[in-house]
Amino acid sequence: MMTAGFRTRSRNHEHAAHGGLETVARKRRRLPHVVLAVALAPALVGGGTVAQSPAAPEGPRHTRYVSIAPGDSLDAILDKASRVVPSDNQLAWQGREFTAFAHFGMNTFTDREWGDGQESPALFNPTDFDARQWVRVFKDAGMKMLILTAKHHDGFCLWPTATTTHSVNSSPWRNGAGDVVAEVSRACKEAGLAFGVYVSPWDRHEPVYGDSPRYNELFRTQLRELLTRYGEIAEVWFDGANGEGPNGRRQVYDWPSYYRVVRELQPNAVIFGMAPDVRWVGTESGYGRETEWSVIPLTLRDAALIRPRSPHPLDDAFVPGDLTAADLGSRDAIRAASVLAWYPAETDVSIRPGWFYHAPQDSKVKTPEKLVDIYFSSVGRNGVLLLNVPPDTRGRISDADEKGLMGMRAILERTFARTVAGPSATRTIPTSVGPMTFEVPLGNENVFDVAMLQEHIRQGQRIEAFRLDVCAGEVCREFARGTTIGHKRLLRFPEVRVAAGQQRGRVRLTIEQSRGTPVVSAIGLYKMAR
Ligand code: FUL
Repeated sequence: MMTAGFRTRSRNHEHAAHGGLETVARKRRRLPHVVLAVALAPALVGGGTVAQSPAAPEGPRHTRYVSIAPGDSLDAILDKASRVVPSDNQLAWQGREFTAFAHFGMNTFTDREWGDGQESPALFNPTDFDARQWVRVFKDAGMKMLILTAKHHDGFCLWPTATTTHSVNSSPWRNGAGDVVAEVSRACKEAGLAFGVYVSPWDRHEPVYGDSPRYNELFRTQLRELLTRYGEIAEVWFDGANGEGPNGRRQVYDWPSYYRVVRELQPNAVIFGMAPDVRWVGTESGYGRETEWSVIPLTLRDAALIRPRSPHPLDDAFVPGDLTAADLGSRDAIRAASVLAWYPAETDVSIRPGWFYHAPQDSKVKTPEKLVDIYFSSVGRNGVLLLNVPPDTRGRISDADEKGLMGMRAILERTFARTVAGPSATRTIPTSVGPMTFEVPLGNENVFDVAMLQEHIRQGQRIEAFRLDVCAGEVCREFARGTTIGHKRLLRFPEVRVAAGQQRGRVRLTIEQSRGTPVVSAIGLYKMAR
């Protein structure tokens, strides 16, 4: 059962594509096709130098959110939007780019997608559980984090919790002494992968679900267990499912109290979904928007609940809004806003039709080419890709999934890993309004059909429209264009060939529209591997 139809996920039931600089000589030695990437130093903004300190916001111009007053002109709103920047937690999360989701639990053994909570714990019995194998596969695939379903909607807990006997403790696995969360978090730590937990507030087993204060306390206790026993937690994943409890009682989740537990116990974690840190991209297809803004309007319960001095100023005021609209952050969308915040997109999708493992779906694993297309359309559209790869009844990643992932990795490696920096870039830093250009000289013969662009998002997301031209002497030809860039934009286009010995051969990025001065941090050109 997929959830694509739910509008807000609330309902009633490095891969570092641009490496360091290398010399042209080295580039000539290694590459049949010239691939070129240039990391650009941040531009001057607002007349001041860019602060390089890790703390955000960076200066008086930068802020985590802005309020829009009823009389604000469009120019004033655009200026405000250009000043909204990510928190350190959001920046670290965005930098991971490609991450793994592991749906594993009671449903793995009942062959279902949603359990009803009546399943016997005796059914949970992986025959060859090996968290290190999962992590090896994910790491080899280039993924930087793993999020585990510590508790899905059926309420079965993958860790020995004090809150219920409906857990691994009551299962035959490891004679009731096992702890999936401990083994997976340990394997991640050993391998240097970040670790996160999916914890479903909707609990179809728990008898006190629907008795709101009691269940809220129980849920906070579960969070406390998860957030104190397993080391650093990078992401807490809150789905908004809110089905009926026993006797039709409706559970009222106390979200701000859940956030407080996370903030206190895991200050570096981001909270996904029903929280103001990371938003659902709005589809489970794996395809983000062509125009994907990280600065978007937020719906608030009450603006008076904003805590301007808090590191998480919007926690008490936030309510999830509809995130499925085609346009979340354009000039039209922000014109009507009362608050704009940094609220970036996470693109979750499963490698198979279902979220949990079902043997008949072994033949329906997405192909490497499809996964690469998803990568270009998620990471390459200013999102973080959260790709679900569900372990099987042995408690291992199946061969079919591993094959798909390794095929994907090979294509991406061959496309991006052979990145070689060209001669240092020439930049034109605009001091007045007008077309703004960044140029990359092309040294010798070049063949490319992929471009990678990055904005220096520590300074905000500003670029609204851009164009790429290839030039020789005074003659330029457009070969690609787009709208937003954000953390990363990947573009594919018909092959561009530049003959050797062209006079002043170069690629030119022109920013056609932007909210304030654009700050481009990287331009890369590549040849797509097949
Ligand atoms: C949804 C759940 O209902 C699905 O089972 C799955 O966990 C997906 C990622 O989130 O809301």
